[in-house]
Amino acid sequence: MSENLKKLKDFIVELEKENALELAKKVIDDKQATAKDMIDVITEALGRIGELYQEEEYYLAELVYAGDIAKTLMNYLEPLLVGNAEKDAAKKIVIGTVQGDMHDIGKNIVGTYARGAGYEVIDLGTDVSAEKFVNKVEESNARILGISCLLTATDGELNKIFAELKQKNLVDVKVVIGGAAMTEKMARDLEEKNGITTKFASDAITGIKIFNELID
Ligand code: B12
Repeated sequence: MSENLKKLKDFIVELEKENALELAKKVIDDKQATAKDMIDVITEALGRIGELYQEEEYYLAELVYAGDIAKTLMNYLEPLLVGNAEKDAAKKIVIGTVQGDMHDIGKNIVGTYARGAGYEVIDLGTDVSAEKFVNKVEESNARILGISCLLTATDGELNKIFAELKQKNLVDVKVVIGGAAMTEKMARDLEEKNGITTKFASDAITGIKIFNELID
């Protein structure tokens, strides 16, 4: 990682919003790194902040502020990533974060990359009920449902979504799930239990690769 990217990570971890934004702009203007490199740095910094929270060095206020810094940086980077990608009508996905979960930075990054890869992204936001997810999939005819789930307390929502998909006989929909509460094994177990293709994505780039494989 270059000196300036390291510095950027430190500014985010130390919650120095103005410095982080100023440096991010400079790095992009001087073409020292791509928007993707910067998103990797933001992700790493938030991972570190998650650890500091767990170690009780940081509390909820710091977590909230870190989220705000990441969002400000993402607002700046997103247009650079999406560019003028041509939309492909067949490539439609519905995404959202499960009910009870307000985390949306990772989901938004996935949405940004997917748009950049030509997907039409229907983003339902956070705190999305199983009914809302599945109704939107049905109404839009999307072939992929992307779900974000960061809290172990809300991973039970996933069962509700699968129950709803089966109830509406939408068993051909492919489900891709990511977020800190999710694992490869959980995805395999859900697939086995429900008979619906279910994949785990550890990050946005892997997610887009999986979308591409599933849609072909
Ligand atoms: C920032 C943050 C917050 C912010 C969120 C701001 C926002 N607008 O999103 C705020 C302050 C709101 C918050 C609140 C809480 N948080 Co919080 N938070 C975090 C933190 C530090 C970073 C999350 C993040 O944005 N990471 C960066 C993004 C880029 O990474 P990501 O989300 O993992 O997403 C990537 C991949 O996972 C994947 N992905 C994710 N979703 C999807 C979906 C699809 C379809 C695909 C393909 C891929 C994919 O691709 C993404 C991009 O590469 C995490 C730490 C962590 N390790 O996750 C804790 C963390 C998730 N929070 C935690 C907790 C406990 C809470 C609170 C309960 C705290 C409290 N006491 O109130 C509340 C819950 C509020 C609620 N009901 O949702 C715990 C969860 C523990 C657990 N096992 O359940 C964590 C893990 C921190 C910790 N180590 O303890 N939090």
